[in-house]
Amino acid sequence: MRAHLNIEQLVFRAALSALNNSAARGRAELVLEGDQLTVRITTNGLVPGQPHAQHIHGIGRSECPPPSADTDGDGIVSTPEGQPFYGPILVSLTTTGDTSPDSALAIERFPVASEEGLVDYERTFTVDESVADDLARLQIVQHGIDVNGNGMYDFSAGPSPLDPDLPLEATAPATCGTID
Ligand SMILES: [Cu+2]
Repeated sequence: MRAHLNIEQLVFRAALSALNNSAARGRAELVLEGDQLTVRITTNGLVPGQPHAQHIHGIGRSECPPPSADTDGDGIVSTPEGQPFYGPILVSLTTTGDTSPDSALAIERFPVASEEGLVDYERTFTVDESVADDLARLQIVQHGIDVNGNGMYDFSAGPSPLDPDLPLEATAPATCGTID
């Protein structure tokens, strides 16, 4: 338990690397003051004009998944295939409203990449003490890839294992980075 009598400011960072050959890369800065967490993320190379679900995941092995995490051999590390590495969703990095795991696939409340494929995100919200205490062991994961390069999410790579009404492209990880 961390005492919050004098509220200290703790700064964390994560370098977000491409998963699934997404060509996306970014950086995140997280500032924790008591139970208030400010998350800033700048990522380039995401699918332009499409929403990108993004979460704080933890705790699996506390690392980003390697290509060998693709256990079904379809060439894509899906979100569940990555889970042994980065764990389940702890925080949904939405733009408005709820930030709990309940909003994991609230596609209408996640940032939409610009026409240049840029996501520039900033939000301050309340975090659980367990998340605050473990921050430096958690992963940030951004989702949404374009396997067939047609500029949008479609069912060319099949349905999402998380929700068959969504394409796999919409939920597969695009970037991952460990917070430190
Ligand atoms: Cu996620």
